[in-house]
Amino acid sequence: MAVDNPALVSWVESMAALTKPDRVVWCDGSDEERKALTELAVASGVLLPLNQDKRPGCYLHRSNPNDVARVEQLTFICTPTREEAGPTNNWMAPDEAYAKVGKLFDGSMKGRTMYVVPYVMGPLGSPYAKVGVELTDSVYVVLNMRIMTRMGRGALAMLGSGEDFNRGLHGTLDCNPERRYICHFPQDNTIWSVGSGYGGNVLLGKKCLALRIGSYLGRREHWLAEHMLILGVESPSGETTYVAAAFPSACGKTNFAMMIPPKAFAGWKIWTVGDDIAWMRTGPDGRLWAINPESGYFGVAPGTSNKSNPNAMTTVARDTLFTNVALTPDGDVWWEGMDGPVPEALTDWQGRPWRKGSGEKAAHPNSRFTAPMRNNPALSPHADDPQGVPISAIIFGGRRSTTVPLVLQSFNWTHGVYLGATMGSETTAAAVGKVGVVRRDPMAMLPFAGYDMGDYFNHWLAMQSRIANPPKIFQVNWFRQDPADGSFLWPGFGDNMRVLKWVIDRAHGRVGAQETLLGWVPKAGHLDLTDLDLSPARVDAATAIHFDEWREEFKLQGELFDKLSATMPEALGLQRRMLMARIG
Ligand code: OXD
Ligand code: MN
Repeated sequence: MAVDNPALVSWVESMAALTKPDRVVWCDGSDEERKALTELAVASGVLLPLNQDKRPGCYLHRSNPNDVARVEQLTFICTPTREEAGPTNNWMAPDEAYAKVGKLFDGSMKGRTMYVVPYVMGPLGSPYAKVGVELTDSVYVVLNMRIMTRMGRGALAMLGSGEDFNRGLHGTLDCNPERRYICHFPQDNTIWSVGSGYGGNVLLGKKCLALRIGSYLGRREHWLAEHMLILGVESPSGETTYVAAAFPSACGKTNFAMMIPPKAFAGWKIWTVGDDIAWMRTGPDGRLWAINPESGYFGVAPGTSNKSNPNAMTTVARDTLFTNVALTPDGDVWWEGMDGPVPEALTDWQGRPWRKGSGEKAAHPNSRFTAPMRNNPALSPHADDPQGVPISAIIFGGRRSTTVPLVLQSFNWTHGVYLGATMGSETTAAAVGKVGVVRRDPMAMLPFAGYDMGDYFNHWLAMQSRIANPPKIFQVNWFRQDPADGSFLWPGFGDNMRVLKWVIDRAHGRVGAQETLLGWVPKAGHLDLTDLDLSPARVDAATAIHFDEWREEFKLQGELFDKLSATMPEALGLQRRMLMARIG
């Protein structure tokens, strides 16, 4: 492939001079290339073909068992000063990071091929899209990037002779956690990732560019890069309302974005624009418009079933790369929470024989599917729209077993930013570390903000003056539990449509609400519970606001305010103090 962009060619040459691969291969994104690379991956044992009758075009990848999730402790924001990265990020000085990681890269691709992967985050030709180029020695990364981004010739055409592209370098090395670093250089629009093969660490368009570098660019250019799904809700009359929602990793964004409404909502339809990331800007009409920078889903497999997410099950029926799921004797995939009886015998995610009742998980809890969005039966016709979709409501939702009610609307934009900023969530398997402890995860961006979190809140507050018709902001919690037995109070999944309907009715100003000291909640009878098999007592428990729990919550939020004290906007501190004063 002839490439005549001098800035690109010279950067690739200099990275090749550092890493010293045997070959440099430029990827064009063609189907022939996909076939050839897939064959190579199969021949080298990187991919295992699945039963092609049952799952055409699908393959299984088993990662190194030490490399199964994002590593937040090894992820660095390399800004000139520590203050720019802020107290919630790991920081390394750029010179130090380039030197330290450069040493690891030096000669690391000897005997290997360096693939040059040009890609676009966002619809091709969109004024809001960004071009990146990832250099990698991993065929698995190339094949995943091909699904998750618009990769190949189209990206080179969009770049033309421009020099404005993200420079990403990835080397697997020997996949040793001692030599694993994910370094971001926002000022240089550069990412260096070594020592891992796990998606969130190495598919550099996703968390690294679309969120960490993206959020930095967003502040500079007055837009928002957020860890949010985007969906459209079509009513029986044909009106479609778009909503963006932030939930932490592995808290159901993909399920929510692909939801099928319950039977009582005949004629309603959910359209998926994106399941993980939203880039949002003010449009000429003063509304906030969003694009999904990705073109595929890197979703958590366990728990995905025809009950929880039928559209995802259809999406992964073909052309999908599975990572760390279990293998059935007839060459199909399996994971905990899938439909049907648990198989008697499987091969587990590490390739070991597994028997039902062994007490071990067959699939890793953070096992994943990488699937093209075009497979999704609910894909929005606007998923590829260069202008994106207009957002009427923003939802923030954590995983909270207590305290946070099913749904609450903020009093105004500043209160909404406060709700997002103080979001807490119980940790999941998407990142290495203890699972199930509440941590503050502001706007679900704690692991993904590319600069100081207090400045990030300031940016959110400042955006208000740029959005003449701002979306309404809500807080939800699908995960509240019955303290008696730990069961979830709200059924979730498709029944979340009942909450979503109230949200969009509120966004359009056509349904009332009850004012509480903490925000607006549905009035009795306003949540449509038709055909829902749930006792009034459980609905009450899911929606209740208990001041004693909130007193504790406000106290816990103090940790975040203390940690970010240098830059935390006074407007958010005031919100907290006002709410505390109100409930006494
Ligand atoms: C993801 C994550 O993979 O948030 O989307 O970890
Ligand atoms: Mn995510």
